[in-house]
Amino acid sequence: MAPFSDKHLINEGEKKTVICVEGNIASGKTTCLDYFAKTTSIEVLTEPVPKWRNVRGHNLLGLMYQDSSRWGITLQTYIQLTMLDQHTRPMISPLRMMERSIHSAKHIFVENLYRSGRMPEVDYVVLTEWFEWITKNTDVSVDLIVYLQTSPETCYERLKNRCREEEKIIAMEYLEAIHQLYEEWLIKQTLFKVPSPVLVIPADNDMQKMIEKYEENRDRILTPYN
Ligand code: DGT
Repeated sequence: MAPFSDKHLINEGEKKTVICVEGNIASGKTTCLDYFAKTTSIEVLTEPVPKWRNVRGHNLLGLMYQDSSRWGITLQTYIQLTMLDQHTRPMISPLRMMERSIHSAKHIFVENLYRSGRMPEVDYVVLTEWFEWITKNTDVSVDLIVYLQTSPETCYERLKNRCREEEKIIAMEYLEAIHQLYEEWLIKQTLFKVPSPVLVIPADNDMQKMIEKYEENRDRILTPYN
């Protein structure tokens, strides 16, 4: 029996829709999810960051920022697991909105560690084998990616203002590298296969303006892509 085959079935034959909100660190994904959580009855799944900060007492996110060459594989292995858990969790509404995805964890963050020489090829290859097995044997499909497109400068400003302890160490170059990978993946579409259509929303504006943009795009975001 295929353990994940019925995730998308609310009733016999009724397909569910999965929307992933993607974007750089501090691009405003949480605000976007909060807004739709408050104003619709869809299911909203935020990123499992608290788990990454406390795995039986270990802060993997903090370790990775302190020494990414040593702890990159550890964090990415755990992120891949927690993202798999999110994607395969039974859906409680016909429409699910998720913060990031197993796809961006692999295509953006693992890729960045590898390309920047902070992840050895052997770790990259093992994570890739896992990722390929997962995408082939489980349902981690996505129906729409909403890409919050920001400049790295905006993200840097927002990061400084929110002062998350582990992130104090983040340099502008890191945000630039993540931005470039997102652009290659979702805009130029030259990096890896994009798993769904992409809706691009420019996201350098303040929160009020962003809420107006979410309203403008509400139907395009929430119309099921069945
Ligand atoms: P937001 O709402 O757009 O401001 O988003 P954040 O910053 O609350 O959430 P996000 O997704 O940018 O990530 C939270 C932290 O986790 C941030 O320091 C980046 C890090 N992170 C997320 N996914 C990955 C990953 O796959 N690998 C690595 N190395 N870090 C990740």
